Amino acid sequence: MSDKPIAKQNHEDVVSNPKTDELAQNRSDGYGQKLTTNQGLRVNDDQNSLKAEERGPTLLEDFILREKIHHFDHERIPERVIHARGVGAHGYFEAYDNAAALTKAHFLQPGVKTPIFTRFSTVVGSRGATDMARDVRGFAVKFYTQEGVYDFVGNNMPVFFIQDALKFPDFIHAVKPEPHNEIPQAASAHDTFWDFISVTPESMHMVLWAMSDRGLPRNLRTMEGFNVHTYRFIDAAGKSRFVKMHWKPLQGVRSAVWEEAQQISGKDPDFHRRDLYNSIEMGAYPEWELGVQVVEEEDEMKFGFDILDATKLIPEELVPVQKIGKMVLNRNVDNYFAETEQVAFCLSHVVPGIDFSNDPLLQGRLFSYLDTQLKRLGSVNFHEIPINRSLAPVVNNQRDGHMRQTINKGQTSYSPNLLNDEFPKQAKQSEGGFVSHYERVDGHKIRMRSKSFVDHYTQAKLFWNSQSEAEQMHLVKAIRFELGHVNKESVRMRVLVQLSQIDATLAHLVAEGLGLEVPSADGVQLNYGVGADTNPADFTSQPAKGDVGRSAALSMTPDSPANAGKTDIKTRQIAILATDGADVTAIGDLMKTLMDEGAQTAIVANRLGKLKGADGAELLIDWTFQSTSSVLFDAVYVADGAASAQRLANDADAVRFVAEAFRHCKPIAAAGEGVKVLEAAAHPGAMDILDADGVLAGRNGHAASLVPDFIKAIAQHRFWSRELKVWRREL
Ligand code: HDD
Repeated sequence: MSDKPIAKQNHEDVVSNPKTDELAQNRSDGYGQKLTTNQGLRVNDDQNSLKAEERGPTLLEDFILREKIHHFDHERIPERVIHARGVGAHGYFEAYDNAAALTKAHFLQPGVKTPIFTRFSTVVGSRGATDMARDVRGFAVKFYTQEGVYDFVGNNMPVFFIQDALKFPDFIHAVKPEPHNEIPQAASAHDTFWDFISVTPESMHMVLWAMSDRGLPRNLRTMEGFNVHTYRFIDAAGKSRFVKMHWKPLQGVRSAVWEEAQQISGKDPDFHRRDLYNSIEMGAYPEWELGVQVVEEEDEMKFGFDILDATKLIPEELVPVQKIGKMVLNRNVDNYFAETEQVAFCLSHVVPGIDFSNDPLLQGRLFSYLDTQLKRLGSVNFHEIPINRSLAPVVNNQRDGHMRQTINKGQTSYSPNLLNDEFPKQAKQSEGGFVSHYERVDGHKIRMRSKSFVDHYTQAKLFWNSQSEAEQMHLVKAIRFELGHVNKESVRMRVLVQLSQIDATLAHLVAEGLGLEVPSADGVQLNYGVGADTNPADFTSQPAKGDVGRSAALSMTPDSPANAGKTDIKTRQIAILATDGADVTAIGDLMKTLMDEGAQTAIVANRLGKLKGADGAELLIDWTFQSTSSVLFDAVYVADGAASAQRLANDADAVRFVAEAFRHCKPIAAAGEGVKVLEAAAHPGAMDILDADGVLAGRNGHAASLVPDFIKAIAQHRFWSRELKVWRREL
């Protein structure tokens, strides 16, 4: 969370790879050099424009002024129509030894190490929006393989809002700020989004994901990634298997709470990008394993849902995720615009061994990404921009266009040609030539949703059932919040109808918070994605019925598969509250212990400078209660020392710091007299802070085990029981 100086990597030496080395030819650093124009002319005066007399008019002749202003005027390019706000980093992917039997893709063969560039993003907000919006997060990875660029373009949720790409512009128009006043920024729109959702059953599964804690990742390092669609892996013998791809973070999966996220948006809108940047600079490289769920072609129809339907996931209990490699992000960009802004992901960037399925959302995306890069980056030559440049040779007869960099030599730019001995020649499959999977397609030309796509509520119920009580509570509150911002009651009522098709309790809990009754579904016209001449009755989705079971992988509790065994506290940010008179020796010991465990500590006090300990020792203060906030930390420790504790207990900002951390269910520890601050923080409406889970206080005999217990509590991340007690009383 800190923007204080951090130990900088010597990037060139420590974390270079073939792609970052290749980028070196484009890097420029003006250090030690003279200022020039774009033509290399040295500039003598960069402070004053050329004028007739000191107080006279500026001359048109001033080419230095004109060039500089002109370039400035053209600095911006269109931001991405969605996923505009993002952050990227370099790294590598290393394949394990188990995917060769599934795919011939070279980068997935045993031990192959491939440079990658990953960009995370929010979807709805514009480029200057906040990181902590409740939103889906983009998770896009560019692999610079020796067979060409492969782009994984996924999200942090495994399903999507719609089934057919033709609906995408409608959906995005509904979710983006409303067109008449461009409100709200950095969040899904209220009336328009929920109006769309209220009649679109196919969206309901993804709506629950988006409203769940998955929509509020605590940081980008602790979220999963999903390719969403079913793809194909093609093995060396040409056999095709269906696959769903997943990124599993080795850091575990963690979320923030809504109030905390809203506060972070004000305190530090760059919270996620700062965290990623700092982690990499400090050498705490985030890692994800790539996993695949494999479905043999003959099993395509064996599930109760269609694997070509992007609103469905394959429960991990049905098809386990096999880990086939690991990604490590170990190098920040040198320049945000050149790398993160100009990186261009396209679903059509594939390599031999990976192919598409007939998922109609995927098929439409195949068109959209190339098209959008042409608009955004302005030229068919966007592949020549350094960050997009393939490490594999690019040789073809495509020529010219805006900003062409390649100097194609020779007379021929066509095929067949004999003047250049037919070069460049087509590649055989054995030479790496890409051949689309030989799939038999047979049928009528038709605009129609597949009937195998019509069950819209069963997996939504599976998701709801799979959430812990605390996660369900958050989900309900999130929908209450969003619908509470919807002006039209008719929209709220229709959403309640939709929720009632998923689960009666869910609908009831949301309705209760809105002061409404769940209406009957009778007579509510829902949109089942049919054309004007198709009978909607043939496509009606039935409400989810009976026991649809649970899938542990869909939850983020400490014992869920994504978090099991993740008991370390690496990179967690711990605030130590102390001021003059604190037990500086104990603080020093604590800091050392926490840092040895990989956590980061910061002293937060009522002023900057050095605090004087009870024994006269001094300690540098990192932040004050004005310059930071509890929401930017993962845990809080209040130091011992009578004078310090008394001073903090009397300071409303310090007390609020603790109370807020408590509200957000974070671990809190207080040594000795520090308990006074906790006592001051206990506020009406909540339970006694000293009795709550995850609150450790040294005065009552815990002293010996305080620090080990605190470390365990930090590893647990949050103590939802505090909220649940209040929630249950509410019912
Ligand atoms: Fe998309 C960007 C992910 C559906 C059209 N999308 C974009 C990015 C991600 C995704 C991660 C940002 C890439 C980056 O960092 O530059 N999109 C998804 C996922 C989808 C999905 C996981 C559903 C499974 N998208 C989708 C559809 C369409 C698009 C159905 C259009 C038919 N997406 C785009 C786009 C964007 C984009 C307009 C905007 C900026 C860009 O491509 O480069 O083409």
